[in-house]
Amino acid sequence: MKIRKYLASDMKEGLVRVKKDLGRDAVILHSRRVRRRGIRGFFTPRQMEIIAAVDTKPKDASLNNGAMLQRFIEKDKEMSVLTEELESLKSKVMELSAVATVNDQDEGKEKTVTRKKSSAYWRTYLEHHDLDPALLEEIFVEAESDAAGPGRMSHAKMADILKEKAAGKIICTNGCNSRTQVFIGPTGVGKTTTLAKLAARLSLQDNEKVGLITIDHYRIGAVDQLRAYSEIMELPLEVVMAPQDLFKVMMRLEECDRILVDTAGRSTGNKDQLEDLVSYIDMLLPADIHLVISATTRRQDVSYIAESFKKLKYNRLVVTKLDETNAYGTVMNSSYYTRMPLVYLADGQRVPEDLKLASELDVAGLLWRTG
Ligand SMILES: Nc1nc2c(ncn2[C@@H]2O[C@H](COP(=O)(O)OP(=O)(O)O)[C@@H](O)[C@H]2O)c(=O)[nH]1
Ligand SMILES: [Mg+2]
Repeated sequence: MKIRKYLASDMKEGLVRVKKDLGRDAVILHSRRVRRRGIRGFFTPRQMEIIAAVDTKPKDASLNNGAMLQRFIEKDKEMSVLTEELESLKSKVMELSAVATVNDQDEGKEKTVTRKKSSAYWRTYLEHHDLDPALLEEIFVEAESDAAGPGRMSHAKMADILKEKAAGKIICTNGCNSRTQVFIGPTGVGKTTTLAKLAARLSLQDNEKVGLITIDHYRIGAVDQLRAYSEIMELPLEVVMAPQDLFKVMMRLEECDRILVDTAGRSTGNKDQLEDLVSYIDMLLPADIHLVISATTRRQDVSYIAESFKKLKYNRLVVTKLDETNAYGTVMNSSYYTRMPLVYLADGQRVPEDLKLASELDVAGLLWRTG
């Protein structure tokens, strides 16, 4: 199933876009009028926000929504094996082409270069990923010390050493440890979408009883997005407007094996909004608190977000929107600035397909990934 959100000037334009994008079988899950963000929102007409979905499988009347999502998850597993193989092939081709490029320049010379030259080559290459300079330095100091000694070296061999050292700079952790899983982070990074992806996996793949909570009283109607997901997946959803309500809500979800908590996006610079969330978080502990960061975030902003959200006691990381960038330094930088383990990587809008558990080697491998 594909679920998409659209913003249009009116319903008519929105429906044309939905039809064009998702086809004639698309259904509208929800629509509402919203203001554009920021001060301009007050001076421009409201826009129509539409959440639409379409089944991407042939219709089968015997399948309910849950069964359909289950099928997608199974398909996803097969796809991820293929994707991994493709990624590994891509990275090998990239390494070989790096060697070829240098050899072309050196026309006819040996297929190896001095270690210094190889190191300089990869330094320039990795700088494009916007890695933190201190982190980059640490990786190179360790790699060069391993590679030290007489003789020459291929770029591919040097890349392997660097990849291993880069992998050593991140810690990944597997899945859910606590019963309560909270998602925090700046606005629009994909908290709700990631939560929906995880909810689908836990309930349909792992057969867990999942309950959803949203702590959201900044944006009127912001609950609707999660409500649409909860209805599709047939999961209970509770909306909490004040910290003291949390206790009652948790009691109502007592039967659930897992509770996923969504929060309204907090503007990183708004101390009051962040402070306000602290009282909710304190009541939810012990919990896995995921700081969600978009891979498209600039290095300086990642560092600022890591610092600002510290008071919310996050203990895990999720990086989203990997599909929207070619510079993957944010993933490593997030781990470096927060010193927290990375759990999930998200690389698309599809629920539940575009979410995978992070692994150290995969993250390091991203730096050698092409397009
Ligand atoms: N390309 C891409 N878009 C994403 C990803 N995760 C979420 N989004 C989109 O980002 C937008 C904001 O997501 P949302 O979950 O509402 O963000 P929130 O404000 O942090 O809850 C939505 O249009 C999502 O479909 C991702 O991994 N890749
Ligand atoms: Mg949200």
